[in-house]
Amino acid sequence: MKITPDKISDFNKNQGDSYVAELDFLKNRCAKQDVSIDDIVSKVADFQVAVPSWALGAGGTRFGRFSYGGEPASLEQKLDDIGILHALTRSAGAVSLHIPWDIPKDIKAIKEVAASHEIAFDAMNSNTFQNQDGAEASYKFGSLGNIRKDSRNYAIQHNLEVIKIGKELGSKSLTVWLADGANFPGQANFQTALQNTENSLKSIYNGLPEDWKMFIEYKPYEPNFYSTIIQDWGTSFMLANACGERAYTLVDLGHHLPNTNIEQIVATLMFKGKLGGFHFNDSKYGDDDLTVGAIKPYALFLIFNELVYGMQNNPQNPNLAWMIDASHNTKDPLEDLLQSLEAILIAYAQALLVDQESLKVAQQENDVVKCQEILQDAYRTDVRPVLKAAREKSGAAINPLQVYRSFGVRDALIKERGSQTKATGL
Ligand SMILES: [Mn+2]
Repeated sequence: MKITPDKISDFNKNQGDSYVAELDFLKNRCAKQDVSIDDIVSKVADFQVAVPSWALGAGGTRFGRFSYGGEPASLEQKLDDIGILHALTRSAGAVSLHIPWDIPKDIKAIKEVAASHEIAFDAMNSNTFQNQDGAEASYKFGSLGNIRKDSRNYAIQHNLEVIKIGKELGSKSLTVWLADGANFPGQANFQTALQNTENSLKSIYNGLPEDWKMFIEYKPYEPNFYSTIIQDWGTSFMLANACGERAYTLVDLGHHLPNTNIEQIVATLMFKGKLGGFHFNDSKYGDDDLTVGAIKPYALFLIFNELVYGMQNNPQNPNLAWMIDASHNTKDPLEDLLQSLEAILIAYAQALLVDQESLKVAQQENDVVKCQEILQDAYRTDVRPVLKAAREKSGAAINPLQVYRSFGVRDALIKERGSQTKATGL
């Protein structure tokens, strides 16, 4: 199933979406506050978010998994699915691979498939949270922070192997997320576990190519329920600093305890030039991995407000590696990802609308009411015409979800691949 630019442009023409009038209305409104809508349209059109290879099939919970027909069964098919998303939106131009679930059998062939869809290889993800068949050491009680040296070394070697595969594919970064922790008090010595983790991360960092970055992801709990070694941004930041200047913290929106002020974490890390990666999802209670913007769109906007401020004011912080890290238990994964992409771009466009100059003045005058008005004025603006203009400009579908359904993509995939295929390695 390949969606060609011709088919998309025909659909756009025949649809007669009247977004142009809405966009003009927005342009007139924003002319008063010195904001260029054309500039925002260009920025939205340029924004690219990586799709992880594990998000293309049905996810699951520990109670079960309800599979989706037509799931990709091979790495090639996963790239084909991202190709569909990218053709429809022109904003999903990268894949984030998971090793060992996605070890390419033929590197050259995989690179060709990716190139045919104009997909780049973003951060590589290692996996030391489950034992593989024939594993020489166990991760049951941890990996990089394990009390046993054989398990630690095995996990270090795995990460170095992931870097090697990534190098061949053209990736430039490694994301490390550790499930390491303890289920019960007394099970592990906190200081020893942290020391082991730091030493192991340094060994991996030393094997990082010169032009690579390492992202250290944190998460407060799960799969361990008493303690997690890299539980918060502070621990990640400390470890990144211990490793070196090409090690960064990665923020995953779902990896915080309820009501954590994530936008402040973003601001702090960018101020210090240490925010490297960013995983999008949404949650109500914990690491729920729901569709971006489905539960707390205002929080997402406030986070984007700090991201945009950081991108404009913190040259010390590198360009961020953006990725959707969600799980699709009840929706068609591709439709879910289209909704997430839409929510990300809406929050981004709204954040770009914030009148930063007026906000600065209002802050200096301690005009708290005005400060809130400025932020909420941007948040309450319907920026969907901006997204439509950005998509048409870059050759994408003006309404991707509608095109996806009209083209009967899922039915075609089921016909092609059957209804019993499985995409994840869990
Ligand atoms: Mn994540």
